Formats: sequence, C-alpha cells, structure tokens
Amino acid sequence: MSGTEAIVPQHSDLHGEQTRALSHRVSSLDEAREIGGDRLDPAVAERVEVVVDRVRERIELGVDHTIVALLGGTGSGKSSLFNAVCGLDFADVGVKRPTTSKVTACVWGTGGEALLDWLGVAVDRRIERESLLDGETEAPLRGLVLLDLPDHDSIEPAHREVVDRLLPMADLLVWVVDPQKYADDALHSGYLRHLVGHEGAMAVVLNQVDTVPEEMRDELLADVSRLVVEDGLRGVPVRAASARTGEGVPELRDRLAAVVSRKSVAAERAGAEVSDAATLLAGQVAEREPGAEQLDVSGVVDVLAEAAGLPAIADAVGAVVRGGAAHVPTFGAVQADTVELARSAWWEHVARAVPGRWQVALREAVASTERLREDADDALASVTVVARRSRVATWALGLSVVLGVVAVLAGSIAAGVNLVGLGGGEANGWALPPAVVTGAVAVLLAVGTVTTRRMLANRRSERVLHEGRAALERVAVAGLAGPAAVVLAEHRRVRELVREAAGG
Ligand SMILES: Nc1nc2c(ncn2[C@@H]2O[C@H](COP(=O)(O)OP(=O)(O)O)[C@@H](O)[C@H]2O)c(=O)[nH]1
Ligand SMILES: [Mg+2]
Repeated sequence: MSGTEAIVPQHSDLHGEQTRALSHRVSSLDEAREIGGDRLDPAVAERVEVVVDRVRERIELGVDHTIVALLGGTGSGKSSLFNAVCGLDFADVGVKRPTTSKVTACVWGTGGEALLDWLGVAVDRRIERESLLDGETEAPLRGLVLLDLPDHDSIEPAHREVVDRLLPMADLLVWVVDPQKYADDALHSGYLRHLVGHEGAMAVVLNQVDTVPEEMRDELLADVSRLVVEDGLRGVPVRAASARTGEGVPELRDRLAAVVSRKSVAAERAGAEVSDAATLLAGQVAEREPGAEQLDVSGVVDVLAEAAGLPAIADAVGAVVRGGAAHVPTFGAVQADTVELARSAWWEHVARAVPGRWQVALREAVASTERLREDADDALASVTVVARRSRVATWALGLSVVLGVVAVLAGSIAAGVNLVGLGGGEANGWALPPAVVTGAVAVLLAVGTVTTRRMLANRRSERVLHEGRAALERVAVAGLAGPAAVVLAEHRRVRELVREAAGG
C-alpha cells in the first residue's frame, strides 16, 4: 500500500473547477478562523470550525462529478448495460477485459480528465455524452462519470485495487449480476462482504432478466436480495434489468439522475454553508482598519514632551546661549497619570474602529503605562542638552565696547572737548575719520554679535526640542503604533480571507 501511496495523487488533484473553488473558500474560512483566534467570538469560531470540517469531508468526494461504476463478473452484462445507459455503442460487448487499463468511461458534460487519468482510463476508452442533438434528455445526468470496470473474476488482485481506489470517491457502485452466476462466491466473499458500511453508495442490478420466465423473476430477485443481506449489506436496492430489451434501463437512469442531483444539492448546500459561516465571521471584523492618521502618535509625544518639561528646557538652553540665563533645568520624571491618560486616549481613538475583541487585543498588545513611562524617561536621558555661552561672542562684545570707548575718545579729540585732558581743548580735524570708523565698527560688531548669538540660541533650542521629540516619538511608536499595527494587519488579513470565503 505504501508503494502505491507515493504515486497516487491526492483526491484534491483530481477535482474539477467547482470543487477547487469551494475548497479555496473553505481554506480561506479556516485560515481566517485560525488567524482570528481569540479575537473572534468563541461560539462563532466553533461554528466555523464545524462547517469547515463538514465541507472538507464533502470536498474529499469532489462536487464536480458524480462517479458511478458498473462492476461484476465476466458476461454479466456490464458493458451492455453501460451502452444501454449511455445510449451509445461504445463499450465492447462480449469481450473479456482482464486488465485494469481497459476501464471504459462515459462522461456527461466535460472535464474529469484528471479523474479518468487517475483511474487509468485510456484516452481512447473515454467518451463524452451530451451533445446539442440530445436537447435536454441527458441534462439530468450532467456531471455523471459512468465507468465500465474490468471483470472482477478476470484478474482479481488488480481489480481489487481499482475497486479500493474507487471506493472513497464513487457515489454509487452498481453490481451487475446475471441469473446464472449471481450466487458466485468470488463476488460475495471477494467483494460484497467487504463493503458493509457502504450500503448507501451501492445498488445491485440483476441483468438479463429477459432470459428468465416472467413468473420466476420475483423469486429470483428475492433470492439475490437474500444473498446480499447474508453478506451483511442492508438496504441495498436490488433491481431487475435487461440490456437487451431495455427493460429496467430507464429506472437505472433515473436512479443515476437522483444520485447526480443529490450530489449537486449537497454541493450547493456546502457552498451555502460556507457563505453563512463567512457572514458570521464578517460580523467579527470591521469593514476597514483605522488609517495611518488614526495611528499617529504626535498627540502622545506632545503630552509626554510637555510632562517632561521639554519645551521649558529647550527655552532655557536658548536663554543660556543668548546669555540671559545661567543654567538649564533637568528633565522631570514623567508622571504615570499623564502617561496613562495619553495612552488610553490614543488607544480609544484607534480601537473604536474595530469590534470588541479586537479592541481588547489592541489594548493587550500596546505597551503598559509603566513601560511607556520608563521608556520615555530613558529616551529623554539620552538627549544631549549642552548649553553654554559662546566665548567668541563674549570676546566680540567686549571688543565692541573697547572700540566704542576708543571711538568716543577720538570723537572728543576731534570736537576739541576736553574729556580726560586730551586734545588741549582745540578741535583736531585729523581725529574725526578714525573716530567715525572705529565707532561704526564697534556698532556693527555689537549688532552682529547679538544677532548671531540669538540665531545660535534659537538653533540650539530647536535642536533640543527636535531631539527630545524624536526620542519620545520612537518610544510611542515602539510601544503603541508598532504593536497596534501588527494586530491591525491580522485584522486586515482576516477581513480579506472572509471576503474570499464569501465567494468574491
Ligand atoms: N439475453 C441477454 N444477453 C445479454 C444481456 N446483457 C448482455 N448480454 C450478453 O451477454 C454477453 C456479455 O455481455 P457484456 O456486456 O460483454 O458483459 P460484461 O462481460 O459484463 O461486460 C454478451 O454476449 C451480451 O450480448 C441481456 O440483458 N440479455
Ligand atoms: Mg465487458
């Protein structure tokens, strides 16, 4: 068995489009349930799981085709019945078919190639039924794959294998017996007794009843039924037919049509179940996730910065550089209450976009108040707050004062004003140009130095503010926006999967 398992494809490989589509929807449903986890209402998750399991079981059998196999001993009339049901003359009648490669198949509709490949039906042993000429007469059998299997008494082990492979996928096994050999032990102990439990997918046809006198038919049918019951099979229908006269053939076709429609009803029901489960799941997610602007943490950064005294410190840095203050205060410890307020305001803004359990998940995912507070403190500690007066500026100002004094003295000499005993009280014209030049330089130097120092002060102040905010932003992103984005990405995935499960 293990040897054949390696080469036998999974049933899923054999299915047609309808089954694959349904299978994809079920997988989406299952994945959505799995990713959603405890963020879904447990009752909903459980219901979805039940649907997934049940529909998967159905999918195993495929929903595209209804597989019916005719089985029985040599000469019972399988091939003849096959032709009678198809209304074609395709299967070779009166020929022993000892090998499994000689399975003959008739497909109503199209597709099923993979299935027929797997069953080992040679390409020239396949025929498609249902042409335009048929009108609607063949419509009830649409999707049917009818198989004329090799004779079970021809080459037993190989045949057994075909039956075993077919069993899990076949919707109906029709055992064809004839009035001479219906009691054949090879049939009963070799096959029928092994099929207890599969009664729902079995039927027995007593073929060639045209060879049995009318008055003996009931008795014969009763005898066949008795043997079937003795095999342990209960509720398996036993019907008479004749491939030669056509008697019982319409009833057999009706039975096959019933199996086909039962299968398509089951497929439809499975599809509807998946849709219902998808609707249930859709109620567990929002129609969209909060956008980037809702995840923005600048409000939190504002509060943290204010609480730590960042703007005041930045101002103080500026003041020191300008020369108006002596020292800069240190960052204050951020209060837990303040952090908690900012944190919950942020969370509420983000979480209100998603249903309750996702809200809880978001709250659990983001950093705790304590954590945020500690991280904010650490982050601010790493911000470099250097503030000192510029020495160059101090020297430049000093120089401008000296130059100013020189200019005033030179001016007094020029004007002949006896300021400090210089110039002898007479106007000295030569001193005027140096006085004006020195005075102008002194003023320019003073104005330039003050302006430059103010500019430097602003720049330093802004830099502290910027660095501090950047550090706090990293904390807020790592503690709030980052973890929330992970939860919301999963929310998005669940939402998308639910949409796929719903069928587009
Ligand atoms: N009288 C009679 N002969 C039949 C009937 N069905 C098949 N046969 C004949 O039985 C022989 C074997 O038929 P076939 O379809 O090849 O049986 P298979 O070996 O089970 O495929 C052929 O000669 C058929 O003509 C039937 O309903 N009545
Ligand atoms: Mg045959």
